[in-house]
Order: sequence, then structure tokens, then C-alpha cells
Amino acid sequence: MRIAVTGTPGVGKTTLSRLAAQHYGWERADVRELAQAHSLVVAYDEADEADVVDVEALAAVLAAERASDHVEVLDGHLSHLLPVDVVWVVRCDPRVLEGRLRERGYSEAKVRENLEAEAVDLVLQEAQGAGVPVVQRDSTRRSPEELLSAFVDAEGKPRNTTDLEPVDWSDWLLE
Ligand code: DAT
Repeated sequence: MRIAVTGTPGVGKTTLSRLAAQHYGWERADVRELAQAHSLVVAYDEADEADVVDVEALAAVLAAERASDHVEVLDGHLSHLLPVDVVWVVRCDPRVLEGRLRERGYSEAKVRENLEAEAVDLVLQEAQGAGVPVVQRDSTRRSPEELLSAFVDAEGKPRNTTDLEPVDWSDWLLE
């Protein structure tokens, strides 16, 4: 089973996926590193302050080497655009996310853009277009361990049926 761990930058994807790999022995790959390994970082977007990955080409590479009997976690905010069996969307209250993005040294515009994306469920909406089950969990008041527990079932198997924990940060947009 291949799992996309996606969400706005800073929500806790890497923390969660590293913990999952450590705790359950699942394989973990970072989408940006995968793209680099396959020479599929094609540009740097100055306005977006981010690498541009050839997602279609990376999807083709990954489709050819489809994970089967083991669990593989793809960590990255583009992972829901890759061939996966389920998408896990990690969410975080914009009020908490703001401090994390500022700590990363993002520009004011990039901080604002990401916080707005989080508040309007942008990644969830994209993930729902992927045509596979989507599991959403709010990381805001959960430790990484609690968050991982919320993404697995009682037997410690990765959740792979649609289950969206509701979040609503529309009040943040109006502040
Ligand atoms: P991402 O991979 O989504 O960009 P990250 O895993 O690098 O996010 O985490 C960003 C920061 O937030 C980092 O300083 C660790 C912290 N963090 C991650 N998950 C957390 C959680 N569940 N509770 C509190 N802090 C968390």
C-alpha cells in the first residue's frame, strides 16, 4: 500500500511520516528527494520560493514501480498528485501554523498564501480529486504520536477508507 502524506507546508507531514517509518517499519520517501534522484526538479520558482517538480514524469516513474506487499509513505505537499492508494491530509490551525512558517524564514507573502490555503481546505480539495480514499486529521492539538494513532486503525493498520475529520478555520479568514 502506498500512502500520500500531504498538507500545507509546516502542518507536520515529515514529523508524522518519520514517526510512522520508525514505529511501524514502513518505508518513507520524501517527494522532493525522489524528484531530485530522478532529475525531475526542473526549475526554481522565484515567486513561489520553491523547486518546481515535474509531477507528471515523477508519477510515471512511480507508477512503474508500484508498491505492493509493503507500506510505503510518500511525504510531501505534492504527494497526492502521485500514484497512491490512499491520501492522508494533515491539517493545522492557521494560528499555530503561522509561527512555524515564520520560523522557516518564509516571506510575508508566502506565509500569508500558505495560511490562506490551509484555511480554505485547498490541499483537501486537491486530494479529493485524486480518485482514491482520503483520510483527514487535525494535528493542532495532537502530539505526533497521537496524530499517527488517528491515522491507523485499532490493529495499527494504515487507514485506507475515506474518513474526514472536520476542521473549520473560516473565522481566521475573517479576522
Ligand atoms: P511539514 O513536513 O508538513 O512541512 P514538519 O513535520 O517539518 O512539517 O513540522 C513543522 C514543525 O512543526 C516542526 O518544527 C515540528 C513541528 N511539529 C510537527 N508535528 C507536530 C505536532 N503534532 N505537534 C507539535 N508540533 C509539531
